Amino acid sequence: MNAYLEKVLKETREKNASQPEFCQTIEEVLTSLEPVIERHPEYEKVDLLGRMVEPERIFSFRVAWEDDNGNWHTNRGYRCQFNGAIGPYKGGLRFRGNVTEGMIKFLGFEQTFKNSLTGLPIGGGKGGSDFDPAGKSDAEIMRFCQAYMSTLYKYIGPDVDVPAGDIGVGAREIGFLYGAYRHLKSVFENGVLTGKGLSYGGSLIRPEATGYGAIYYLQEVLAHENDTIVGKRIGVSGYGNVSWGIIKKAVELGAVCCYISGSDGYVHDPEGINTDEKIEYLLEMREKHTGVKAYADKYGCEFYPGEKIWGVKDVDIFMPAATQNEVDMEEAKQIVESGVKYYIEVSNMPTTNEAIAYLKENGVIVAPSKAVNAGGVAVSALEMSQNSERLSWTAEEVDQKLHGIMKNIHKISVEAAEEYGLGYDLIAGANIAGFQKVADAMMAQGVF
Ligand code: 2IT
Repeated sequence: MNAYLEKVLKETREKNASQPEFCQTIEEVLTSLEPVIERHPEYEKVDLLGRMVEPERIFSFRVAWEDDNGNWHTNRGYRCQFNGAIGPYKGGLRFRGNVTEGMIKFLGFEQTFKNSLTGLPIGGGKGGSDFDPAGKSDAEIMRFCQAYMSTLYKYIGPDVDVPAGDIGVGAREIGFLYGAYRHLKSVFENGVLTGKGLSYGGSLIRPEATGYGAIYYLQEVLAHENDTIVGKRIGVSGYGNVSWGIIKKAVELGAVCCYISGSDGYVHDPEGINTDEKIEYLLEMREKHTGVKAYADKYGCEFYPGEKIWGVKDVDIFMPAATQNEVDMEEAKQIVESGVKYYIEVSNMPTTNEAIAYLKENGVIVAPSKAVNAGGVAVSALEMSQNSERLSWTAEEVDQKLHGIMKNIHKISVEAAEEYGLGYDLIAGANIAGFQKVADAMMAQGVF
C-alpha cells in the first residue's frame, strides 16, 4: 500500500480506536483512494488526507427537557461540521437511543463525499442526539426539539450549516426545530433547515427523494447490465421514509416489493406492497413506531419474528434501507447463496467491509449508499435554492432534476473507476469522484 495512505490509516485507527464505525468508513474510503494518492504526490506535502479525516469541528451539548409528567430528562446533542470546502455544512440530524459521537462522525464523513457527488455546492455535516422519539408524545417531542435548538441555533444558518432529517427526525421534528430557530433568532430564515413542510418553504418531492433517487440509480445499474426494472422482485429492508419512497417508485415502474423489516422481524406479503393504501400505511407505522408486525396483522401476511430478510430466495435485488451494519459475513453468505445479482445499499453504511469484499468476490454487483442515497440530500440542496430565490418548483421540475442528478452520479462514478483502470467498480468510483471535488477545493483554499 502507498506509504502516505498507510500512515494516515494507521494514525486514524489509533486516534479513533473507541469509534469503530468511524474507523470502518475511513478504511473503506481511503483504501479505494490508493490509485489517486499514487498519482498525486502533492497531497502528502499538505497532509490532505490527514486533514480530510479530521472533522473541521465537532461538539456536543446538554439537552434538558420536561416530559408530560413534569419530570426532567437530560440527553446529549451533537453536531459535526465535517468539511465545508465546497459549501455550507449539510446533513441530517439523527434522534435515536444508540447515537454516539463515533456514529455522528462516520455519518459526517460519508456525507462529505455524498454531497460532493451530487454536484451541488454543499459541504458535509451531521448531528443528532441519543434521545429516542419512540413512545414520546407530540408535546414531548416539541419540548425536546425546542431544547435542542436552544443551543444549536447559535452554530447554524443558511450559509453556515443546514441540518435536515435522518432516522427519528421527520417533518414533524423539522417543524418544531424551525419554529424554535425562528423564535430564538427573530428572523424568517427558512434556508437554515431542509425537509420542511410545504407551507413554510419545504420542497415538493423531498419526502420521496431518497427512495426515488435510489430507484433512479438502480435503473442506471440495470441499464449498464442490459437489464430492466420491469418485473424485478426487490427485497427492501426497513420500513421508514426511505423504504416507503423506494417501494412507491419501484411499484410505479413495474417492480414487485414483497418484504419489509423492522427490529421486530420481517413480513412477507406475496402479492407485494402494491396499493396506495398499503404504501401509505408504512408512513403511519413509522410515525407510531409500530414495528412491521402491524402490517402483517392488518393485511393477513406472514410475520417472521426476530428474523432478517437476507435468507429469502425469491428476489432479484436486495436494497438494505434500514440502518448501518445490517449485513455482516453471515448475511453476505446468505445473499450469495440466494443467487441475487444486485446489492444496492441505501441506508448509510449498511454493510461491513468484510461483507462487501465477499459479495464482490462472488460476482454480486454492489452499489454504495453514498451514491445511491444521495438523492435525499440533493433535493435538500434544491430546497435551499428555492428558499434563497423565494420561489417553489413544481413536483415535475424537482423530480426531473433529481433524476438527472442520479444519472450523473452513476456516470461520474463509472468514469472515475475507468480512469484508474478499475472496471465497473461503483464503490471505488463513488469514493474517487466524491473525493476529487473536495480535494480540489481544499488544495485551492490553502492549508487550514
Ligand atoms: O443521510 C442523509 O443524506 C440525510 N439524512 C439527508 C441529509 C439532508 O441534508 O437532506
